Amino acid sequence: MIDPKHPRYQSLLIREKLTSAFKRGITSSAGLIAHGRGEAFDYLLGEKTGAFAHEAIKAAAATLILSKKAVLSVNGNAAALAGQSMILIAKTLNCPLEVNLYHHSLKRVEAIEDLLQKKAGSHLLKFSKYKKMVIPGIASKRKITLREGIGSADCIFIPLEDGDRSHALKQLGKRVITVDLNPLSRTAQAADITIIDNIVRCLPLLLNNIRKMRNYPKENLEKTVKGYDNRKIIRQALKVICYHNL
Ligand code: PTJ
Repeated sequence: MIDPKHPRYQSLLIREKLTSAFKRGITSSAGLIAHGRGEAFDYLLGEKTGAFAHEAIKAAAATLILSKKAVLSVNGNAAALAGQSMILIAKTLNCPLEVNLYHHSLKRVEAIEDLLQKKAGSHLLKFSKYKKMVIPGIASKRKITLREGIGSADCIFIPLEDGDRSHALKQLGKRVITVDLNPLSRTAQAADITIIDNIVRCLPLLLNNIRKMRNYPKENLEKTVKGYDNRKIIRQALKVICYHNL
């Protein structure tokens, strides 16, 4: 039981969510280490959503709304920390969720699907039910994906991702949106849109933006996407990391 008065209460709560998800076979052991790396960057970013993240969130919302077929890819960390937000975003966009894992095992895929199933309903594409295809250029089992899902999507949301897949998806001409607290990661650098923020903070903001912006005229959304510059956003985040405490 974590004391709510503890000065690091929120951070401890997130750790607790992940370790509990690890015990239930949802998050991988490597996912716990990945979270530690994320925490370090979050600390350096002041543990708040910066202006650069708000701008990326707007561009991500516009891109997702404009896409013909968006798919939200869920891994063990995303499921444990932001599974409910991912479901609400899928429902608002009327798009599918696909569980796709770096440390792939059928047992873990099914544990995550079970966690999402009740609220996600038909938005969840179950791994066992659909035809598979292989994404070229990915070394891990993450290359096995669903033809109906990531395989045929034009825009893929891949929060907390390893670098290989973002490159491979870009090679296939897909638009890639990620969430990554490390602005220097290969995924952050390769994606079209990088939301440099903690997944627990930015997904509710992304959901609100999608809800608001889906009523905007198409031209306005296109203007937001066209005016977005991911390199500029990454540079702004790096500046905050270097200078915010000075
Ligand atoms: O569940 P699986 O098997 O698919 O594995 C998931 C992980 C995350 C283990 C896998 O994709 C992986 O190894 O990822 P990486 O290469 O460690 O990259 C994860 C990135 O997410 C790192 O750059 C972290 O800084 C970042 N990160 C970690 N926690 C958060 C985060 N970004 C945003 N919010 C977080 N809470």
